[in-house]
Amino acid sequence: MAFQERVFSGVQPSGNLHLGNYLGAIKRFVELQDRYSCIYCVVDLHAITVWQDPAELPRAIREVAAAFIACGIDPQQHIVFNQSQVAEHAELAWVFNCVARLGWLNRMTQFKEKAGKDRENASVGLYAYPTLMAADILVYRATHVPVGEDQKQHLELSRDIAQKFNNDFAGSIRDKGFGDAFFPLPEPLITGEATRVMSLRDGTKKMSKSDASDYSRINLTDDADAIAQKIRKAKTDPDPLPSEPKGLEHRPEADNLVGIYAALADSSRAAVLAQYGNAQFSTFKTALVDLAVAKLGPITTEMQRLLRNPLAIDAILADGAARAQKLAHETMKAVKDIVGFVRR
Ligand code: AQP
Repeated sequence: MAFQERVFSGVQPSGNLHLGNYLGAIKRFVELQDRYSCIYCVVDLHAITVWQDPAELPRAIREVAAAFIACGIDPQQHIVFNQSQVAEHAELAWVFNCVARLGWLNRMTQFKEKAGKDRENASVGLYAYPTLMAADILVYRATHVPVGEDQKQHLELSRDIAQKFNNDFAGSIRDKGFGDAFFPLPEPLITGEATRVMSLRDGTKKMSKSDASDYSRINLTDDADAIAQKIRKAKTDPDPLPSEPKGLEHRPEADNLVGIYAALADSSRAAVLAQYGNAQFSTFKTALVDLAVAKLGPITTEMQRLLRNPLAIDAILADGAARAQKLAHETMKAVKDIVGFVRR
């Protein structure tokens, strides 16, 4: 069955929105607007899978919304909202909790990494995170999901859940007139030169919001001085840059900085190395600082401007939530019929 093409993706309002979120996700979101009808969500229900201070959370939600808009997402043409305003996400997630298998969730590496050694003390929500993510996507029957490399496994699980739902309820889906399959199998869109931006302190670790060191990441709220200082202090190795991408193998920090440059310049590692091959890191870092400040500066300024008017951001989120809910409600009505619930 052919599904109407639709993009869905989300970002958690868990503070410290960074360059990895921008290059791996938000920049892609912007590029997809011309080709698809898009839904971009501030996934606050996901954020509370680890503790969030209630006094800080509203600002973090507005900050992600401001980042979406400052980066160029059009909330009128597309949909921008925060997840907790559309209850259908949680409702479908429950159905998916009953479709997904424990064995599937036990294989999720992100849970293992985030729960760490203190697994007994992790929230049930952190464990069930991938079923909520499947619901986020499938409640809109979205077909394409732009994400960073780290979310690939969760996307595969979303596909497994969609497939199992379609199989388990095949008879009912046909009887209710939905054809052979009710949910599409969503495709991950993991593209570009920076699908996995690494920490500036350790090229083998992902750049992440929760890293204790602020020097590990460039935050979207950093000013030019902070960006310059962080890039200058970024870990490197003693050799000059290679002149071809193959020379970046086994040099994770060099690979990361070249990848960041390429992604910010909408270029490729090969083109960057054609220009900077054999250069010392000091020269390359100066060029990277200039590029990063030129690209991120206007975003930071626009985010600050938007955040000065929180009521305007809330109005955008409320409007987006109302439009999202119309779509989600239709899906949930159908899911209830398919599953066999009696409804009003
Ligand atoms: N380092 C990264 N490189 C490329 N893409 C990344 N993303 C996250 N980190 C990188 C992508 O950003 C989108 C939103 O991510 P998220 O905020 O929902 O969750 P996350 O992946 O858990 O982000 P963090 O920064 O790593 O947070 P913590 O520290 O809380 O775990 C996703 O598409 C993600 O792939």
